[in-house]
Amino acid sequence: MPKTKEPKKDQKKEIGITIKKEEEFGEWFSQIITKAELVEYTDVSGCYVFRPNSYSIWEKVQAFMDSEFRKLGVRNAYFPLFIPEKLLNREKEHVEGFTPEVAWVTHTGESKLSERLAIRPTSETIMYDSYKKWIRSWRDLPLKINQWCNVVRWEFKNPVPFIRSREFLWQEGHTAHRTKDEAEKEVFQILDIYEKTYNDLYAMPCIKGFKTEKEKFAGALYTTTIEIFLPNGKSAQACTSHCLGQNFAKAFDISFLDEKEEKQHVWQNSWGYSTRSMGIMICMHSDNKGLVLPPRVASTQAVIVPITFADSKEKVLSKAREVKKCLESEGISVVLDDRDELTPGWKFNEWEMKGIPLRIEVGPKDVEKDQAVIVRRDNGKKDFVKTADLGKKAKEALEQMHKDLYDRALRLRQDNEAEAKEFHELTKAIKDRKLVKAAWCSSTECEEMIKDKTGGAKIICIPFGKDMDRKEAKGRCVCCGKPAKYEVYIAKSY
Ligand code: 86X
Repeated sequence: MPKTKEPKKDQKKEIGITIKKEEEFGEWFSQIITKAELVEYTDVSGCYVFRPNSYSIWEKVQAFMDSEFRKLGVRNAYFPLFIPEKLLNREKEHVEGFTPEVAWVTHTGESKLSERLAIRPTSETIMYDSYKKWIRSWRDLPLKINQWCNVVRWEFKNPVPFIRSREFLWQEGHTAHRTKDEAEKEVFQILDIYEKTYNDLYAMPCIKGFKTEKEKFAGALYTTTIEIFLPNGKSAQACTSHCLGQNFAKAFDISFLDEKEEKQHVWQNSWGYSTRSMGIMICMHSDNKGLVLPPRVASTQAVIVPITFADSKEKVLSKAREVKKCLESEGISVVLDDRDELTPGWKFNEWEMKGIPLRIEVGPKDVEKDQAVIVRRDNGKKDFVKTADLGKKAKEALEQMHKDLYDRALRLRQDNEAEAKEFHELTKAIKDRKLVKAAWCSSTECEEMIKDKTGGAKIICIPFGKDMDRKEAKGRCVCCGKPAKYEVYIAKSY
């Protein structure tokens, strides 16, 4: 018996995204990342494979950030994965609260280690143990080191690829300075680099601000953060830059002789940006057809799909090759999809799924008219372009797409921002998945009350004011009604 062929429609359904972003966000996200071949799940919960389609994005981010860090005099290094228990416990305040998340190596083969080794959850302790040896005099400062590495935090909340995984990749920068002023200046310079990375590569706007005392890194004087509001109504902490003051310097005895030969503790910062950023980008831009890649992180920016018929195949293919050269001459990375066994429609779906920013169609009619069709991934708009203008027009389309993605993400945030003056307005807005702006008295009681009474929404940050200070609020605290101190953003968050 001949097998009945599956209807085309069903085939498409199976391969394509079958769940709507606006209906079941979590399921939609997991389809996007597997079907676009970004990640593979493994047998270890919370640990995922970064396949080439996602790792190549990370490499672009690394290249961009490295060049920005270098301008500030930051150099890369690499410290060990394993941290002896004694060292990890050196700064109690910083480890407390995190201990359940630390993964340990206890054995080699059958023999027990005399001291168990932590798999780094972050590298302050192991790096500062070296810093103490390297810093002697004011001439050794500033010391600015970054490392690109993996870290492990055995989270117990439900893991989400990119967003909350047990092992992830990041950069962690750790610097030491002579003065508080010099250190503080850098905290904001780094946050600006992070913002630039989100803006210029990922096409996303940022909210910059301070974490509250409750939410800051315990080892820091203060924590600055970038928060990004996502289409599912949750906000994500997108990176952090901490002013550590002299807390670690005192715990690790990192000191120097100043110009008067007097002993001083250094002023330190630490800052990190992780592969979570890719998850944020995917949530933000992708749609019900699949991934949407902002052009500057796409390792393939355009795909040419020839539309061939038996009689005109060679003509079309040779035109397609000419088109490829046109785009390449403008520095665009292009793939010519000349696979014989697949229909153009099938290829369209596949490249849409993978988020390639531009599709260029070349058919017999286009050969005749000496043109090609440029189709944008984000809005599906078609542009018929003469061959002579193709390189330039494709480049413009990529630049416009970047701007449009950014603007759309900004509009999403603006459309979902709500202001709450009274507590019932706050709870209602949170229920409606809004990003809420409110005034807050700065008490921890009110901060906790907000969390309790909104089903887990929290103060995500105190936005920067004009002088990069905490933006002050007029009026009354949304919670207790006493005079307010700061303006805050409140949202559910990852
Ligand atoms: C906080 C602080 C800081 C350098 C950054 O945010 C940027 C880059 N580090 C990280 N943090 C911990 O200190 C920590 C410690 C332990 Cl022991 C742990 F298991 C989990 C942790 N998570 C975060």
